[in-house]
Amino acid sequence: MTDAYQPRIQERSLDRDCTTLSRHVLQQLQSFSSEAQDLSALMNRIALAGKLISRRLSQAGIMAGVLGFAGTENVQGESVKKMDVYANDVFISVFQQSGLVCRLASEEMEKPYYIPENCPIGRYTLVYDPIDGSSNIDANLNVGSIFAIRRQEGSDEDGSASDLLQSGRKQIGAGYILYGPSTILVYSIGTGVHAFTLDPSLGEFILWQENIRVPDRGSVYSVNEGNFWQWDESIRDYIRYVHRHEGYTGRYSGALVGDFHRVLLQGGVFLYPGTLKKPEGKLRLLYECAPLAYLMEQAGGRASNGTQNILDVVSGHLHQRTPFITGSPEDVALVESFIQERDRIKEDEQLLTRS
Ligand code: AHM
Ligand code: MG
Repeated sequence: MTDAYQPRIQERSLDRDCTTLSRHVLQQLQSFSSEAQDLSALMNRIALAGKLISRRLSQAGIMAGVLGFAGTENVQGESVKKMDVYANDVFISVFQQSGLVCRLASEEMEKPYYIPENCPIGRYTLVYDPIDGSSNIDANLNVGSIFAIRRQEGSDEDGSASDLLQSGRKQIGAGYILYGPSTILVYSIGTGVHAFTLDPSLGEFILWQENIRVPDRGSVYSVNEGNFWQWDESIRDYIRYVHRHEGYTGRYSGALVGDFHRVLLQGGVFLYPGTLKKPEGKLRLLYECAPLAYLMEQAGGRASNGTQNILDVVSGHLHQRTPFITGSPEDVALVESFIQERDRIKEDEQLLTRS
């Protein structure tokens, strides 16, 4: 290596090291307007939450009160883990006295949480799943946090948060934090999808990949096949198809964020369809599926409930569930084609019985 090369390499790596999340948000918006400053500050607070959660997860085996159940159930009747409670509180704490967010709505809270001192100026709402895939924690496997930012519309004086019951097109930003071998934050504010890696020595998220594009198709199909017996025939048709064709590989970690991240980078499809026990599936629209659908669309992919784009689905209530199919455009279309085919057969059968 010649001496002439040295400074240029240093400059490049310095430039990369200095591309922190807050700087990146401002660059994306190409503005120092108050909204741009707000979004940059918001992302900074979300990153702080990610760092706090990441730190606690990394000490799970040695610190008391991290692993195991909290001994309570959430509004959806699911057992709450200690980390669910901690992470939910972290997101609230980082927004106290921030002047940024008036309301937070999460999987762990029946109703939105208000921070009244922020409300006169903080016209945003954060919707989030503090720990997604929390059943993975006790096995020291990957988990994630999912979030989206929405503008608060109307005064919401009655606290009903009915303005949150609008489609995913109302999101002005979304992302997730993946706590894996390294901690990665992926976000979009409508200008592509960008990923940052937490550098523990700096305590900063440093730019890793910009403008991520999902491949048009991929080999991965990611689904809990243990539910085969309780799926609709159309989903079984699709799974039979991938079993009988070369070029597919099954990958399922039990944590949506990890499975989604793999599909985002490598292509393929993630699906959690409706089941006999849960006809709407397991995943929640507002703070799991809509944020990830926003990212997937920004990356050139698709997200569907089988018949409709997830971003067009309007929530009936805060914790509404939805079937979820997302990933490479060609792979999502393939799953949908099996659903359409079965719908056609059902229609024909109905016509026959009527005639
Ligand atoms: P959670 O938010 O309560 O952890 O539930 C969501 C998780 C997803 O991360 C994952 O895709 C799914 O539930 C796994 O469910 P299952 O065990 O039914 O496959
Ligand atoms: Mg979840």
